[in-house]
Amino acid sequence: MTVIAAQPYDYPLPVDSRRIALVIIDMQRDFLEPGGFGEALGNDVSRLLAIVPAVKQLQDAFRAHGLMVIQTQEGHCPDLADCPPSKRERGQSNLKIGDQGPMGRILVLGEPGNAIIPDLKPKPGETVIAKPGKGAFYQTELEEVLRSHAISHLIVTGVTTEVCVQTTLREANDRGYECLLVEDATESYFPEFKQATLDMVRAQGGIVGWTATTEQVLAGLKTFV
Ligand code: C5J
Repeated sequence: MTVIAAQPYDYPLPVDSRRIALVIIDMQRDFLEPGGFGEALGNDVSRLLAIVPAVKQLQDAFRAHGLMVIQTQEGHCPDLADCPPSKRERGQSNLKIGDQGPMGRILVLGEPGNAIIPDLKPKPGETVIAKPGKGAFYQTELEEVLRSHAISHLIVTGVTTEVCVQTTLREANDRGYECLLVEDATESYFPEFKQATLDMVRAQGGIVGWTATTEQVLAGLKTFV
C-alpha cells in the first residue's frame, strides 16, 4: 500500500491516483494581502502570506501529476441574498459584509479583494467553488463535483485553519472523505488556534483526519503517481 507519512499514522493513498484532490481554501486577497479586509480588522496578514510557497508547491505538484485542484472562495452575491443577517451583523467592526472596504465590497463575489491571490490563480478549467459559509459543502456544488470525479481523498490547505479549513474538514469527514490537513500549508491569524486545530484533527486516532507536512505529501505523491 502506498502512503503519505503522517500523524497520527501513515495516510493510506487510494489505488487509483485520480481519486485524490488538492483543496485550497479561501486564499483570497482580502484575507492575505496587506491593505485588505483582514489587515483592516487588525490582523497580522504576514502569518498567512508565509504559507503561499508551500501551497504553491502543492498546487504545482498536483497540476504536474494531472491531479484535481479545487479552490474555494468565500463570498456573497452582490445583493447579499445568500448572506444571513446574523453573519452580516455579527461583531463590532465598522466594516461589514457588503460595505466598501480597502479592495472593494467586503466578501462580495467579483470584487478585487475577493479574488484568489495572483500567485495561486486558478488555471482555466480548474474548479473554483464560491461558498457563502465557512464550510465548503454548505450551499455549494462541491459534493456533486467530488462525486462526479470519483474523488475519495482530500489534501486540504488554506486559511484560516480553525474557521473555514476546520469547518470544511469536518463536513468532508462526515461525508466519508479521507482528509489530510497540510500543517505548513494552512495558517491562522492566531497561532494557538492553528495548533489546537492540528491537535484536534489527528486526536483519537485521527477523529477528523490526518496531518502531514508539505514535504511528506510531496514525497508520498512521488511514489504514487
Ligand atoms: C473567515 C475563512 N475566517 N476563510 N474565513 O472568515 O476562514
